[in-house]
Amino acid sequence: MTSDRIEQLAEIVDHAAITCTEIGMLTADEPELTIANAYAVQEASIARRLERGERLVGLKMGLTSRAKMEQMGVHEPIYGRLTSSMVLSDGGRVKLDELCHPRVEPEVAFIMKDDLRGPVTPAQALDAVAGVCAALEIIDSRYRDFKFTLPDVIADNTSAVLFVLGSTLVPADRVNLGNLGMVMSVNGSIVETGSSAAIYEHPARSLAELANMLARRGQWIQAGQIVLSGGATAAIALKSGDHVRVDIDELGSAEIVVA
Ligand code: OOG
Ligand code: MG
Repeated sequence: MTSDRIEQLAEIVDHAAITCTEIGMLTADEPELTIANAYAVQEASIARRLERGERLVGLKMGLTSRAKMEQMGVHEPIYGRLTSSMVLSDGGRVKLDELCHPRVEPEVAFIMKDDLRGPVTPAQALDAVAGVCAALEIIDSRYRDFKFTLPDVIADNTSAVLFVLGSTLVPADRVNLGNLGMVMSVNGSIVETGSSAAIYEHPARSLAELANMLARRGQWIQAGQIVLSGGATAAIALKSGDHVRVDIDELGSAEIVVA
């Protein structure tokens, strides 16, 4: 695929994101959108955000749990980028009229102490972590009806739109990271329950897989970056007035309010 075509596709997903308009799947008209080309489109769309003054703050893994894979009908892990415009403060307000069809999912987040370059094992990945915290991710696919194939969702920066981190950062070796129970509630009622074990069998394995996938493109995770390890449960559609909260064993909580 030519670099002009990659830029054209990046413009389509970026424009849809800025204007909150749904688009058809890119793969419907572009048979050459391989996984590698889709990551190139994602990189070009993020470059547009950086040109507008956003900063890169981290990365996210997606489709790392069976619940998410089954909900979306895509069965391979993917990664995307997090920028400064996607950061909400704990308890922050999500404006529904600036989004298309947002959903929320509970996540475990890492804050990196050191650079992490693949290939690495999960144990090596954890050595580069400063701490772990509870998180909520809001995803808002730019594709009609939230339906996509693997290359489509990669090109669309894995539906990233907003995220919030809980206010307590815990050293990774102080918690039973491989099996932390979690509860997501909306307006005080429990809507999803799960365990960090659902995140690619262990959140550290998800982090290592991210470093290993990036290494195939000559890239790495940088010290200070945030990494979302992937939704542990299916995602839930957001409605006006929702107060969404995740509570994770030993990590604490993170919450948002939908306006
Ligand atoms: C793709 C993004 C998936 C996760 O945590 O699994 C994701 C989507 O479901 O739209 O962020
Ligand atoms: Mg997610």
